[in-house]
Amino acid sequence: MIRFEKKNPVVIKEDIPDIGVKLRDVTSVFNPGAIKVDDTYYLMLRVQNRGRRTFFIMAQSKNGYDFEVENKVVEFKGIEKVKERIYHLYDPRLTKIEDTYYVMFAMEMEDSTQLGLGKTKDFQSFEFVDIVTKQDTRNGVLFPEKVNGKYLRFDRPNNHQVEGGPLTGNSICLSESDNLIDWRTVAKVANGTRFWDNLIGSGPPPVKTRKGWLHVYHGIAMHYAPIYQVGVMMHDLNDPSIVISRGTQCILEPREYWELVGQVPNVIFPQGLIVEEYDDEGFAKEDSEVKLYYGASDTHVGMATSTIRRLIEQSYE
Ligand code: M1P
Repeated sequence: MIRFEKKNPVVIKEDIPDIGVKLRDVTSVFNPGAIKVDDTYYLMLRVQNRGRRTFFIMAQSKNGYDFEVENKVVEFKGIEKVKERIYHLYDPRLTKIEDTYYVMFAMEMEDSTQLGLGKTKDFQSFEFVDIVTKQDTRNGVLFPEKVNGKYLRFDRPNNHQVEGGPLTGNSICLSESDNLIDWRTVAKVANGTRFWDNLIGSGPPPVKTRKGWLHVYHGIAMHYAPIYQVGVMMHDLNDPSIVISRGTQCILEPREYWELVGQVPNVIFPQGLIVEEYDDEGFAKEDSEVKLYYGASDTHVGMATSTIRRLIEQSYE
């Protein structure tokens, strides 16, 4: 992937307006969900205040790199029905299914981290749907359409304890649902390897291409201090539990100072992928440009570009 040259990082903490005492002079903005609707790029930003609490704030752009950040926080109507204490919501992924935009995010609760689901039709009012996991999980991301009559998602059970660090995970699962609320694990589809991606988690929503589902993920090298990088794999179109190809090297790693340095150094965390062109049947065109939005060092938002063709190729390299 090639870092966007004109401007990077594309969103920094100085772009976040003062929104009352809770969000004044914030610490960082990172790990955004992304989606393009007609000619507008939307980011759902993860903004962290100096109490190290996370808030979601929407931003819009007409060119994909100059973003105007809203001066209000996303509130999910109905989230008050959750009785357990919620510390914060983070790492949103945006997926359009039919005429609704869904947001899947991590919910840090009293005893565990679960996946939550929200939805919107206009990016102005947001509704909380439900908690959609039963075990500690992060990195949940919805497919943009049903496959064989089922809604699908990738998710990453947090089943791996890093010594002295957080509960994280070393495998990505495919889960299915009839109603987007009750989910069943179909299969573990990918494990961490002994090389650059010891621990893994899904990134943006999978992209439907003529060659299969394109799946961008983050891999963490654990040989010293963690290094978060981006990787790519392809899944069978009709049975996404089958991995057709998986790159043996990362396709983007921390190299710029703002990716190497920050509140968590050496992190590239991909969460939003915009495909510029689809064909009439809804497949991403191979020569389409893609824009990848990522969190850099848990401090800024970066953007890199590629094409569908190149990403597919890299899943075989
Ligand atoms: O600090 C780096 C990342 O750490 C976690 O990643 P994972 O889900 O793979 O364990 C998350 O907390 C993520 O938000 C953060 O960017």
